[in-house]
Amino acid sequence: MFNRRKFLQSSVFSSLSMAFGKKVLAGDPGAGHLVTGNPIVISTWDEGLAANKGAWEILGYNGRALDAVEAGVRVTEASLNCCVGLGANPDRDGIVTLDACIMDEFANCGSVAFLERIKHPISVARRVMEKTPHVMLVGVGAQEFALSEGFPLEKQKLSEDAQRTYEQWLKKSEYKPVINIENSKAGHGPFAPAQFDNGQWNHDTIGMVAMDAMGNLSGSCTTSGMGFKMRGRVGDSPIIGAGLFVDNEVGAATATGQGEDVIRICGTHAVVELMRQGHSPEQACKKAVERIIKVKGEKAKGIQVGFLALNKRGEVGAFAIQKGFSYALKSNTEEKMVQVGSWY
Ligand code: SD4
Repeated sequence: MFNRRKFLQSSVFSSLSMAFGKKVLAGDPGAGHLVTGNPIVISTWDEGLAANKGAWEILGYNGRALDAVEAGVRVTEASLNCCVGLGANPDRDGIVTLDACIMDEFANCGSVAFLERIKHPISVARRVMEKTPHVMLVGVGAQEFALSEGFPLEKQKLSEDAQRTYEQWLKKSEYKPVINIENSKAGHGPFAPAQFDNGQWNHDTIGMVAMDAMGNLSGSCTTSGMGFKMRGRVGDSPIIGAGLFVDNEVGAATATGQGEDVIRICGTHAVVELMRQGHSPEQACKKAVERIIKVKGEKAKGIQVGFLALNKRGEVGAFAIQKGFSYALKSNTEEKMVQVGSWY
């Protein structure tokens, strides 16, 4: 029988789909629900698969991209076996310091840097965005703000991986980047080969951008930064326009790799501006990589930077300096890892 409730549901649904001018699609087959529009989420490295699933809990129910990108990277921040968050590699004094930022479809943004003993820096960044007149809080001030917002002060507890690696690193205390250390097959997590036990310098991050069923974009980026960095060092990840940038008219981009060289060219802002000029997401990422190559010359051989971008049409692209960068993608129809093209 066609009752009033069903009628309301179906008319809301069809007017939503008409309003967006998009087909109503069957949602994630496993989840057994319907979504409108064509939501999509992409995030950096292997850890992106689990993070995208977290984001899909929101995107798959017609939720807002902003909520999705926060929820998604919280999965990674909470995973002690992983690269991001409190179990990650410490600075050279043995202390884990975290950086994160978030940006929504209205160009609202919030960021924290050099933050200690807080489990979810991305959520603190969101509170900075929503509850303060500022964009960025750092160090003790960021921690005090987090506590005032009810975030608990955690004990620092390095993961076994991080403890072992730090002890190894202390033997030589060498600053030597390991390219693609974020990739579990290359070096991190339970599959870490011996190379990772050398205690080499490395960096750990997840960047995520998403478009929701309304066609709105948001992004998030969270990291423990470079392992064994100088105390007080902040990379690109919490810097709007470097590690993350969103322009709801054009697209969104995030970055991973050696933050100093992303900051040098305002990397993700450059990617979004290149998309605005008409370049595809992949072309835009490639052109941004070219800028780093131009600035760094031969020295670019020793570093990794990868860009990942999504445009307003839902097209995705990425490019990196070195082979080995990968990203995770989830949409109504796909869930996969993608290997990225590279300069070298
Ligand atoms: C940083 N860009 O702190 C970050 C590190 C990173 O994958 O992306 N690692 O420089």
